[in-house]
Amino acid sequence: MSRDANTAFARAVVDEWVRNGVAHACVAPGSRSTPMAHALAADGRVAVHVFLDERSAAFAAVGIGRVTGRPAVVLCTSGTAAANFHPAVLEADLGRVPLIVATADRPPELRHVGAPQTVDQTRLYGDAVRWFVDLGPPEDVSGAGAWWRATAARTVAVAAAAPAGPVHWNLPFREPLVPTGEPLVDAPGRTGGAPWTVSEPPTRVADRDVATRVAALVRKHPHGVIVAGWGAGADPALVDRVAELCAWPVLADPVSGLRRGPCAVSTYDPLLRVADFAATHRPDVVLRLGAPTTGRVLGEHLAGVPQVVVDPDGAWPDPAREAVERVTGDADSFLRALAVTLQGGRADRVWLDDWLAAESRARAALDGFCAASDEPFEGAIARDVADAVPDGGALVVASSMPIRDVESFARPRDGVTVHANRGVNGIDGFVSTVVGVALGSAAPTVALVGDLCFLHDVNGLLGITRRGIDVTFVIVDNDGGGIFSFLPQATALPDTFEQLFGTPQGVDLAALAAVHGVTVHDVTVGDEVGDAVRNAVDAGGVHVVLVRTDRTANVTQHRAAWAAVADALGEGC
Ligand SMILES: Cc1ncc(C[n+]2csc(CCOP(=O)(O)OP(=O)(O)O)c2C)c(N)n1
Ligand SMILES: [Mg+2]
Repeated sequence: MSRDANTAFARAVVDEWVRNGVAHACVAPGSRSTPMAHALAADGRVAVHVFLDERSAAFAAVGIGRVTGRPAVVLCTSGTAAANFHPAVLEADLGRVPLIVATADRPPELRHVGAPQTVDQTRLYGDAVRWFVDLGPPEDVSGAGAWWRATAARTVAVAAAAPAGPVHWNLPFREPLVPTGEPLVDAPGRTGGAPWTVSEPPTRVADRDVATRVAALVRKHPHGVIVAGWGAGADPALVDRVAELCAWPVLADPVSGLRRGPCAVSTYDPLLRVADFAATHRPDVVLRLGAPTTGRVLGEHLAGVPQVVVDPDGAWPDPAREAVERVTGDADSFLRALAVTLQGGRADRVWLDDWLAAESRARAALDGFCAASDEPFEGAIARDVADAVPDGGALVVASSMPIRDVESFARPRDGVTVHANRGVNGIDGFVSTVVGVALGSAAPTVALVGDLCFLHDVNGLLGITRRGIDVTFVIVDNDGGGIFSFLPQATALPDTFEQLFGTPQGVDLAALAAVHGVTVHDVTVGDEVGDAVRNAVDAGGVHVVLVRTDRTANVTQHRAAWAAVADALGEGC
């Protein structure tokens, strides 16, 4: 008697994924993917989130993976559907987000013969995936169950292993795509609900010799700095300890999760724009945790300065080729070993105290400048939004000016996780990524985004109010790409600037959000943004806080804010 292989396969794979910690699936509708979609929904243990647009589904899965550290499954039908996953696959690769990409496909006999909705999906995403696998259509062959389950367990292990990233499982199915009612092919799992293969990621404890070498550098160079970018992966308390022992300031991009603690200098970006300050505060050595920071000012200031680069994922984040030592082990074990080695030495605090004094002055100057502005100022909005995220909440920051303004203006704080798609810095998929962060964290999520980035992924709003999430989008609407007004194109190409770079869309974002059932709060007074966010978060559900700014005035305001910092340093220095 024939047995139902499609249904058995799909059920076994879903069960195996659950055993390996998969808790979410983002599914786009289609027919060829029916066995998997039905098994995911019928299983009951996986939260299934349905998205019409595959690009949204994939970015939502990236958001879930970012916030949970576990891969979400993203599933689609064959053809262009699979191609729409590609931007998110690239972000998952370079942003090191675990992700299981499951693309349904026609069986081999229907490929290359003009069958409908069929493209070559083999290695569709090239080198961007950690593993590509295609087992062919499920069949009733001996050992099939172990084969399916071992593969499913492996997709999770490979996606989650450092550096985390996407795996692509191409899934050809023959018809019938719905359960046949026949008995299923046997595919039992391990007893006791255990995964088919328990795959522990390698623990990479930092080498003591490395800590000794770095400690020697620290002792030799009292003028050092700790720099932290995304992917730092370090325990903040250990960073505090090492910073105190070195007596070095911590210059941390908020996406590092390390902009906090007694040695934090959160105003390094405006400070280093002050020529006199920059000239007297060039360090001799840098201890960098994670990726380089977002803005170019700190990077340029550190040009040519030797760096110790700690990358817990063992990647090679050294675009300016300044790394003299690369620490690939677990960041905390390295910091612990470094602290032990440095213990007892007496560091001179003059350098650190000088940075901290500059931090207080710069912060006071920025606050004074923001308080005096009548018009909403994008820098102040970034500062206030970062402050307004409740403890335990998540802040998701879009590329373009929002991520730069958060870096330049956000105060140090604890209690919030900051996420951004900084693997490839795309302005695509943002709304969906935010949805994913909210689905994965089940905590209040606040997003800071520009108008173009929001519009780029407006499909992410489809069904958003029915997803049971608490999300507040703060949209800085300067009707176009404000970032370009800071670039040479703004002055060098005046005739085509608006057409090619400014690109105003003139869309009524309040009306657009309202179409999707989202509550909109128009804020016209700059210092009301923080309260608007707090109120929206308290109310729960999905909100848009809309603040309109002017791109040209924004450049002037930024320059005036930086000038205020320069003035504050000049006084009494
Ligand atoms: C997918 C993608 N397309 C294009 C770009 C180039 N780009 C970077 S910023 C930007 C404009 C963003 O404008 P907006 O979101 O309104 O933010 P603002 O600069 O005004 O703060 C564009 C088009 C990109 N990073 N990603
Ligand atoms: Mg804009």
